[in-house]
Amino acid sequence: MSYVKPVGLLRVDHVGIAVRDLDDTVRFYEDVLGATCVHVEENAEQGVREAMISVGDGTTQVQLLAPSSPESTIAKFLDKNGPGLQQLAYTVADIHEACESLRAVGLRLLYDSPKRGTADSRINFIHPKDAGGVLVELVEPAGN
Ligand code: MC0
Repeated sequence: MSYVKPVGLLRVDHVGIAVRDLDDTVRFYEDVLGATCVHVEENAEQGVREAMISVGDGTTQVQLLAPSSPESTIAKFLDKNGPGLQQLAYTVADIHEACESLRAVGLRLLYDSPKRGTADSRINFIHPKDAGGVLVELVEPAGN
């Protein structure tokens, strides 16, 4: 595969973990692991209740993802695999440019155009079958 224009990943934005009970898992991360929950929200379009857990300087976070409906992709993931690592997310400067670079080399993006992610970020995903078995999320933070 020849890469015309590399995407330019800025950093690991977050690692997403599918969980059955968000509140219980947040307590585990805070009380046992000593991390800090810095953000909680429900994203109806994605079918998740999520909590962002800050570790160290907070540059990279852990995202706990619980299903908010039985049809949620997270509910399907939990049924099939049980709780565990679900996705790896990278920050990009420009989500449209990043997606175009990837389409140009034949990778499948899950959405035709970016959707709303955590804290009004813009997101898209590379299909795990096109990214070495990893569900890769691309995140352009709000305000870029
Ligand atoms: C499925 N597969 C995965 C996977 N999910 N491989 C690695 N990591 C995952 N998370 C593999 C399966 O093992 C299977 O392989 C094949 O892909 C088809 O899986 P499936 O179980 O039939 O599932 P699908 O095809 O219905 O859905 C998979 C897909 C879906 C990735 C398209 O989960 C999706 O649309 N994900 C993107 C949205 C998402 O994850 N939203 C929740 C997070 P085999 O070999 O068995 O055929 S929301 C979020 O992240 C937001 C809030 C944010 O960060 O801002």
